[in-house]
Amino acid sequence: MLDRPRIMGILNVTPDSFSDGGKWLGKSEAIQHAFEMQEAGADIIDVGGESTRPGAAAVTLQQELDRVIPVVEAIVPGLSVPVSIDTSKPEVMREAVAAGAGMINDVCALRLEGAVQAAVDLAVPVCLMHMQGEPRVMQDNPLYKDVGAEVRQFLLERAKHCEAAGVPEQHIILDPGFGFGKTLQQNLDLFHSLPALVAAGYPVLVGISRKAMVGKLTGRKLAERIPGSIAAAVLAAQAGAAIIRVHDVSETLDALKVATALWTA
Ligand code: PT1
Repeated sequence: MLDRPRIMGILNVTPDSFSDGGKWLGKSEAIQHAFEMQEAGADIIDVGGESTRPGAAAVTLQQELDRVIPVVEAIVPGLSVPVSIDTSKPEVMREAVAAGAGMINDVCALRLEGAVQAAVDLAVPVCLMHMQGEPRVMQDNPLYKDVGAEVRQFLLERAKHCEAAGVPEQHIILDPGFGFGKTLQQNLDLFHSLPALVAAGYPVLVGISRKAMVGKLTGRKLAERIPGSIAAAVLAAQAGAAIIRVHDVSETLDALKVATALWTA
């Protein structure tokens, strides 16, 4: 049977998180949710302290550190799966890895000053994501001529830049960044271009769980977007995604188990 993608479970430690509505705000709830996601079959736990949903404001370094570091410290010793740190700030990368995180997930693709060097020094796998603009304004009229080709070119350029600086090729994961400065039609075009990105040879991470594109296609509010999100996860897996980033670990895992069994001869 073809290998199914790994599941990255989302652990938001933000008061304004777009889909949990602050549900995992508290430290003890966040810790409990990490273990629940591992129990449900998550292969990676992605801890984030800065909301990057459309319209979200940036947080300060100290705010972000205060949110995520205690949670990373609290969950790493008891978890058997790796923790990834969802941040763009090199200082957060360094402190989170010192606290036991084993991966960096950066929606800015290591473009902040000092971030590439942090990834080189920390020597952990790193996910480079494409975003046009910044969260606060990224949905204001995003423009592309060929979204799939432009995103692929950006990601491959970032990968080469990071490799030249000393990030090993085997540590690089690429993510087209669904919902980050893309209209619904651009997200759909980007999804259709996934096989071409996968063909570039790097593992590809896909995050569509509960996003506005699912809401626009179904008319559903956040909590009602699970079936739509699962359809996206299954098709991303079929397109060759290596990692799927999701809120609903158990539901997505069941769908991926059945789907991979059915499409494999
Ligand atoms: C993602 C991702 C992420 N998404 C990676 N990290 C978010 N590697 C945070 C919407 O359209 O896809 N890949 N970290 C969450 N960001 C968003 C963006 C949430 C868009 C919601 C939307 O609703």
